[in-house]
Amino acid sequence: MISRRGFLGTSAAILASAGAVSGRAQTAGIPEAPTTNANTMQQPLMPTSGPDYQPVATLNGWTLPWRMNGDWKEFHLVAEPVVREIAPGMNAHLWGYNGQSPGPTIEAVEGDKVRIFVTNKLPEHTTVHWHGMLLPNGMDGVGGLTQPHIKPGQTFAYEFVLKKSGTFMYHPHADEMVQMAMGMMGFFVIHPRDPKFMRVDRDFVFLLNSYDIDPGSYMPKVMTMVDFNLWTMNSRAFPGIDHLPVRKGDRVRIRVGNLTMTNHPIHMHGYHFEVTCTDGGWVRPEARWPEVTIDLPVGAMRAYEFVADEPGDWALHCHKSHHTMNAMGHNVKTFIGAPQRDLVKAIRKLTPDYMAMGSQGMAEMGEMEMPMPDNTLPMMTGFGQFGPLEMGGMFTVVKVREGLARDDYKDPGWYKHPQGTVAYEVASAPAPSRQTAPATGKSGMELKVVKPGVTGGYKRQH
Ligand SMILES: [Cu+2]
Repeated sequence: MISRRGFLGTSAAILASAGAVSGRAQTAGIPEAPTTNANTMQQPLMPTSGPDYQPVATLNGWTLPWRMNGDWKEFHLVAEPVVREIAPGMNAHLWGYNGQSPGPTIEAVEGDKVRIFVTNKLPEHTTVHWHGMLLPNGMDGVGGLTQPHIKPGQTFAYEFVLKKSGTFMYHPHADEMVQMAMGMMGFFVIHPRDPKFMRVDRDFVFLLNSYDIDPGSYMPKVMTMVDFNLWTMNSRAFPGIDHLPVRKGDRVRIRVGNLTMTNHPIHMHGYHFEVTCTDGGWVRPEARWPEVTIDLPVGAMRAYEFVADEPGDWALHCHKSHHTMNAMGHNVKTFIGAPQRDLVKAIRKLTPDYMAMGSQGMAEMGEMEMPMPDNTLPMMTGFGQFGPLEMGGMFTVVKVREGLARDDYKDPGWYKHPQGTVAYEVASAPAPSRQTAPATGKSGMELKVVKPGVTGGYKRQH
């Protein structure tokens, strides 16, 4: 549950237990910091004053409540250690903000004056950098360069005017390698002052992040540079990532930020979409082009839009296939085509529990119940209405449905396909053997495919 004491009322002077406050805000008091450990998408936070806007839905997350103090919109972030469930069956000990990693999404309106209190409850100093935002240099949050670090126990205030609408991020600019590897990051959405400009019906946000957590352990290895083993959206891995419920006919925006150490080609099935915003601002209509995959560079945000006119369960995932896998087994040798029976017998004399994997591919892993260390996710997992999905990591589903209510973000369940619209098995016929002759036709060499890949169905000849 989100605690909103001090935010729903009009009281403007609720003192938190935080230590000294620097700067001009001292006399006004620090607003209480709402916190939550809920790990499912919270209902978007509708604007209650000021210009109207369509609030965003944060996958497996929430929007930070604020209070008005005079004409300042005040927020309170608390940097602190958190426990995040990566997916059912695995918790990670991370650092984040207000009870979660990533931190809550901050939403405000172009032209707003914002004051953001940041309290440091970490064991080391930190700062907050407002990635992509146009602001006075001294509010940019680069520890040592534009401000002194926020020491443990201290609270700092950041104050600036939101000059331009768009999608931005926040993260520390202090011991960055460690603090971002531990999960410290969040989204900052600035809605246009004109409620009609770039209006959509549904607006989803999530950050791409990655962790290196050994099977059976809880803490990310912060020195890892490239070889991460958990690829996550908002610090959640499939099948723990919220699905995106969409009403048929909605204009939908999906905003994705990348704060990992590598690029991610984000691919969505079923639609042709256009990038309408980067962290540098809105893309003019004449500068857009259609896409089905957008590559997200490191330290960048891309927002894309489409009109949801085709119902279904449409996959949305990173197209690097190892990024739709969880930890475990990336160092398994390739055994496709290698008969392992004799080998297994020999190894089992030494190691009775030894299992052979992968003579026919790895799909068997998707259904397998393997003994695993505690607090470990299967490498390939998750079930849909037709069977195992054999996925992990950065994978979720956009669920386009007819007749959802405007503000309904509940999971509508699996898509009920109209009759005759699902790929189907064709009655078996004997497999013709494939004959291939060299182009010259001189050699009589004949290749027979003894065991085609598909069994029991129609066998395609190449
Ligand atoms: Cu990826």
